[in-house]
Amino acid sequence: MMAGGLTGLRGSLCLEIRTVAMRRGAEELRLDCRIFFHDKCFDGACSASLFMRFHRECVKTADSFSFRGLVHRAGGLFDEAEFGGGENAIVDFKYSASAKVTWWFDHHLSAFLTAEDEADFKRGQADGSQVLRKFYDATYTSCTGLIADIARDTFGMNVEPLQELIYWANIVDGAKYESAKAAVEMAEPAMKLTMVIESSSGNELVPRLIPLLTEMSLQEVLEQGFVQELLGPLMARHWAGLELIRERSRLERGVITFDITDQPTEGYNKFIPYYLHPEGTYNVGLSKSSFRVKVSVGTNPWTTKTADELVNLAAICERYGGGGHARVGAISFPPDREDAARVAVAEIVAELQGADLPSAEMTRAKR
Ligand SMILES: [Mn+2]
Repeated sequence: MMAGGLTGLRGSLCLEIRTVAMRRGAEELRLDCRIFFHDKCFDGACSASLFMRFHRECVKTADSFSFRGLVHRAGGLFDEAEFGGGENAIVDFKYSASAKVTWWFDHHLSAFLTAEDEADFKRGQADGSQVLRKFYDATYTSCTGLIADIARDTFGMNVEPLQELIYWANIVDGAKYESAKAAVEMAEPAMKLTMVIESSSGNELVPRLIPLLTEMSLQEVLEQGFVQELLGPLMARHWAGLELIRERSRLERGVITFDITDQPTEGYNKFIPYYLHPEGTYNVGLSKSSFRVKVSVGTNPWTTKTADELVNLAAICERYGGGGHARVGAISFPPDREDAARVAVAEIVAELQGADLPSAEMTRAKR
């Protein structure tokens, strides 16, 4: 019943869009679809690719597609002048109430920047005008998965050929790696592509990758010359980071610690400590970049401990002016305050070691 109703609606919707496009006249018939996506994010790139294929197969009104990455920043996220005269789609990123935005898909908990934006979205859902155009569901692990389900269930798209893409978007966006080995050795093409996408600077690489993601397998995307060129140096940096942390880290009473402040870095794979010390419950790392000294505090994602046996790391980091989530947090110090950062590290390590009682002792203590 429901499906039939939606199918009917879909038919008339497509017809209406085509009539509008026809009326524009030969010269104006070229309709561009601008896809705005979450930049430097594997799920963002996959979402843009899947949306393009969906638009091509089910909406069929665009002659060309272009891609623009969006990043979170203070103040306004959108520049109204960036939206074009044709279709404007936002995927895997916050809502925009601009009348020029014709499609929106998101799954983030914080999808609305303001109460007005949320009210605008709800208005369009309530009066039916945006029901088939704007989609929000925070229960989805990836936006790619959300677009795929809507495209299949509401618009009848065949998403079977895209299962590999959807599977990996869920793994990467949900950080659901099966093991520290999978996360650190990065044998899967999706892992390597994620690293390439996350380390991209400038705005040329991801728009170049997007059309390929739904056209070929992830392995074939990875084999492209322009991807291989970037991958080589990134993998070399990754292996060097692994060796450095191997040399510096140690595990004591459930807590892995390391200090690499003498080797400034703009980042390292955060699963390395658990790969080297699988028995560790927590990890407290001290690193330095051009603009800060960073204390990183994390929980082993593959720990066998239950949620109530684990410490809330956000609460600890907040005490030192940092923050984060229950399982992972960080504190930043100015580059010249390494001393203060070391004091924080020592205190946090002692606290976590005290909290990391073996499960049996924990059970006894609770009785
Ligand atoms: Mn996402």
